Amino acid sequence: MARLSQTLPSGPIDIIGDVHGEADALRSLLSRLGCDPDRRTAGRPIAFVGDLVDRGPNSPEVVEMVMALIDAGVAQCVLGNHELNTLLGSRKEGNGWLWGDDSDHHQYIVDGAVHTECFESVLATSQQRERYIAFFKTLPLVLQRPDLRVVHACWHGPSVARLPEQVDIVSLTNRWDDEINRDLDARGIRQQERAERDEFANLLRLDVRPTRDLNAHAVAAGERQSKHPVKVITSGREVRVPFESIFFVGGKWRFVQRFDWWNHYDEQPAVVVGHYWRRRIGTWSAGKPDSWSTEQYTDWTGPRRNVFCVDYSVGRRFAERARGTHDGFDGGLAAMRWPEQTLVFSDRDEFIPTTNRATVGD
Ligand SMILES: [Mn+2]
Repeated sequence: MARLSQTLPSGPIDIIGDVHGEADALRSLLSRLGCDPDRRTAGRPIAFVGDLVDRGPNSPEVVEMVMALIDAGVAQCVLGNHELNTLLGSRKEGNGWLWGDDSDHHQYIVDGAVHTECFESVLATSQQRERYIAFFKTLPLVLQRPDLRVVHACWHGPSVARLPEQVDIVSLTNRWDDEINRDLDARGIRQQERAERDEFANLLRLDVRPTRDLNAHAVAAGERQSKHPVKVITSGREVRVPFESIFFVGGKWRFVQRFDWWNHYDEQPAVVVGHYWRRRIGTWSAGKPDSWSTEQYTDWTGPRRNVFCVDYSVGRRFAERARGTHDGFDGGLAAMRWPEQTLVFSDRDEFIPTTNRATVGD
C-alpha cells in the first residue's frame, strides 16, 4: 500500500532527475550535493523524480542507495513509469536485469541496417527482485507543497484529483485498465486493434514498418494512456501522430506521441518532472520526436514559465556506449537545487543557473 500523494518538506531541497541504473553518475552527483549514501546523510532533503532503473549498467546499486536514503528519512521518490512497469510484471526493453534475463537487448539502425545489442547490466537476484518490488509499491505518485510539485511525467489536476488516498497501486492500475478496455470492447475497437497488430508483427519489429495507418490501434493506445490517471501522471498524456510520422522507440512502433502539457499548465506552483529525455548539448537522432524543446537547455517553460524537466537523458548512455563513447557523454544526470533554481550535473564542476524563469510580478 502506498500513500499516493505525499508532502515535500519545507525549506531547501534537491530534486534529482531520472537515474536509469547509472550508479556511478548518481554517486558523483550525490557527493556534489553533499550527500553520502553509505553514511545515509544529506545536507538537505532530496526528491527523486523516479525512473531509477532500467537500461543502465547497475540498477540494483541505484535502488539500494535510494532505499537507504529514504529509510534514513533524507530522501523521497515518486514512482516512474519504469518502476510501474516492473510492478505490473511487464517485460520491457531494458528491464531484463530485474528478471535475471541477460538476453535483454535493444534495436537500432546504422546506415539503414538494423542492429541488436544486449544491455550490459548487473542482474538482480530473486531476493533483490522481491525487495525492490516491495519497495516500489510504497512509492507515491505525487510530492507537493504550496510552492512546488514533483511528479514523474505530467501534472494533470483532474488525474491527481481521482487518486485514492491510500491504495495498492497495482490493483488500482489494473482496475482502471479494465474499465478502459471494457469501453473499447463495447465500441468494437479492441477486436480491430488485435487484427491490425497481428498484421504487423504486433508492432514489435523495427524491420516490419506498418504500411498503413492503424486507426483502432492508435485510438486504443491513446485512450489507455490519456484516460488513465496513473499512466497520465507517470508517463504523460498522448495524442495521435499523422501516419507519415509514426516512429519506433522503446522496442515498439508508436502511433501516438507525448502531449506537451507543460505548454498548457497555468497554475501557480512550480512543477519539476523527469521523463522527457531533455537534451543537454548538441543534437542527436534518437528516432523519436524531441518533445521537450526549449531554446536553452537550462530554460523553464510553460505559459507561467514555472515548469522544468530535470531529465537530461543519462538514460541514453547505454546507446552512447554501444556506439563507442565511454567518457564525455551527451546525456547527463542532474539535480535542481530549490529555491536557488540552479542545476548540478554529475560530471560538471560548476553550478548552472536555470533561465527563463518567471519573476514575481511577471
Ligand atoms: Mn520515464
